[in-house]
Amino acid sequence: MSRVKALIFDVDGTLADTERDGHRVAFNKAFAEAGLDWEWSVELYGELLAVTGGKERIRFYLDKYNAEFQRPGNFDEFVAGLHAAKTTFYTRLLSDGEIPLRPGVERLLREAREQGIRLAIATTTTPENVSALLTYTLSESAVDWFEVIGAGDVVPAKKPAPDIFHYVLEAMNLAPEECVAFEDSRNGILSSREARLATIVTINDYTRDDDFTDAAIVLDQLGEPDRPFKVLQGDARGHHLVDVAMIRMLVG
Ligand code: XBP
Ligand code: MG
Repeated sequence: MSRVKALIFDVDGTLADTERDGHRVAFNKAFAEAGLDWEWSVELYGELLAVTGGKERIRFYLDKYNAEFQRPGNFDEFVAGLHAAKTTFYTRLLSDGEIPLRPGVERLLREAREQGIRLAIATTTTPENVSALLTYTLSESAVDWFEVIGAGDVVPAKKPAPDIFHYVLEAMNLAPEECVAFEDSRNGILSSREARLATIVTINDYTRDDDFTDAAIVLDQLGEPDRPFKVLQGDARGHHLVDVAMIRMLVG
């Protein structure tokens, strides 16, 4: 019997390409609404992605790129307020149908469910963002496809720390050997590998040059029957799309 019992998905960059045209745009709207002249360009945002978590990213931006900004006395509240506004703008973008799932994601989720493989999410993003993405790209009930949604501040240390994967594994009562993680970034794979999870990587424009030394395989995307993946690292042994059979081939 196969030892793969569950698939654990990252969200941003993995389920959907959310960063450049989603989160980034929502941050900029929140800054403008607050009367700030901060504008995160596509290029700058790539550098800010070094830090996961939206509130953490705002602080990182001020520390590294805007140190002259006069911080208000209630700085924690100020950051939290900006971030809450950003979440509102972001979920609105999702509800407008601006951001689709990446190729192969829905296909794989449906196949895994049919085969009784359990599903979970491990992400640094805010829980509301996960529900909105699943609701508007799949259906209202798609949130329930996932047994555990580990998201945001539920653990204090975000990726690259392994805590969010530990949280999910514990909630599912599974060992890392029984699960496979899906990630798109260096911070993601550092987190999943530290939690001892075999990890399948699908890159995106922001992460194509990241170091994925420890991945089970690195692909451009999960693949569809009419759109095979490209292998960037590792051996797909004749497979053209990531399905349950390929996952078992890779990790047992
Ligand atoms: C993505 C992140 C998040 C999002 C923004 O990480 O780092 O911070 O960019 O979301 P992952 P919030 O790929 O692990 O999901 O603003 O809600 O933090
Ligand atoms: Mg990611």
